[in-house]
Amino acid sequence: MKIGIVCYPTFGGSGVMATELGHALANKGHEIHFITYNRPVRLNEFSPNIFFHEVRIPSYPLFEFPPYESALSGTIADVVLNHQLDLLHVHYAIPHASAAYFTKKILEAQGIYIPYVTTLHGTDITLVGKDVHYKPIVAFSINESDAVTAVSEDLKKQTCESFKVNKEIEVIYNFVDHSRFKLSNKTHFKNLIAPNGEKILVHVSNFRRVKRVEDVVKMFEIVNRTVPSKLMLVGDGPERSKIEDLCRSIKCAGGDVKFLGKQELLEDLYNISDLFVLPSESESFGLAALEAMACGLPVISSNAGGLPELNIQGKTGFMSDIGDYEDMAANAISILQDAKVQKQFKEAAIAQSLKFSIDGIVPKYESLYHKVLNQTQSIKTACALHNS
Ligand code: GMT
Repeated sequence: MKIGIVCYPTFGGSGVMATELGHALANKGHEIHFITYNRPVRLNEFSPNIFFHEVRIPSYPLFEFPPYESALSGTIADVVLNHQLDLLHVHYAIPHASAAYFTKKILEAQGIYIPYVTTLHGTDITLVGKDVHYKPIVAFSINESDAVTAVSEDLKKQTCESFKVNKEIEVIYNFVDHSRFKLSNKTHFKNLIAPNGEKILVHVSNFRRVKRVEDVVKMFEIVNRTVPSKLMLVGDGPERSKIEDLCRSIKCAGGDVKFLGKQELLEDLYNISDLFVLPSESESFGLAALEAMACGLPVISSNAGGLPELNIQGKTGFMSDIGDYEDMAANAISILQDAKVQKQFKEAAIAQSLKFSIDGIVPKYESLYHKVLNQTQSIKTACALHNS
């Protein structure tokens, strides 16, 4: 199949998942065309089946807000026409689903029917998408999609509760590539971060408010009083300077917190760590937690959104109520203080991650694409005839 993937190119989970999916599909022989405003962060190796089309937004003195969505729709239409795409798969509803709808209408007028699949990832539904200014267009473009998927049961439920959706939503979980995210010995690297054998806690996010990074620091302060430990904060975003200030104000643990900024080789960081921390206020799935689990990290998280579908309470980690960093700290200590317990959690985390393996999940997307192409074949023919 020739598939156009529209996504955000940044470190956010939706762009990461879209890129991983593109890689996996290309490895299976599909031709993949990424369409977005920058090279996606994980699109960093050559594949003869992968193409990247950069969306350029021409500037004009009149544009206080350059119309990205129009430039995107125009670029998608151009790629569909010139590369004879079979289908579009858009990740994150805003504005990708509405841009795909617009493209579909542009091409329909030319006798070409291009179906689009929309994957809902999280804040496009739970946060931004609910804003009154976006809500009508999110609902409309979901309903106009040829197929809709959500990355967890909880996200599906929240979509149905918050939007008037008349489309069937299929849950297809996020996946992990175990050939990359696996156990590997990085002792030499670990000694640099924790020279005295301290335990290492790690948090990875884009430092948005929804991630509650302050809770990571507050829980670490408690853990650090009992367990010699280091905290690695990975990623960057709007909350970072606030969190740096918080760390400076915490005398006992402040020096044990390392801000690593944006990192690409996450598997190396996971392989020197002992625990992954994700106290989010809202989290549709928690892809970063899944990748950490595949590298053997138990997860200390909140119980928000789809996290209970990934993190098994008392087995792969622990979940606490949102904001209860004291409970998170107590849970972290209970794992870190006992090597036997830590080993049990580590093994369970890896076993649980196998349920979300790339080999199990990617065929679900392929089946969905085939279903959509079969279902839309007659519309495609009618559309071509109408315009001939
Ligand atoms: O919030 C992020 O980290 C980025 C966000 C996105 O949409 O770019 O991630 C969402 O999609 C990921 C991939 O499906 C999910 O694993 C994350 O749980 C989800 N984030 C939230 O719901 C906050």
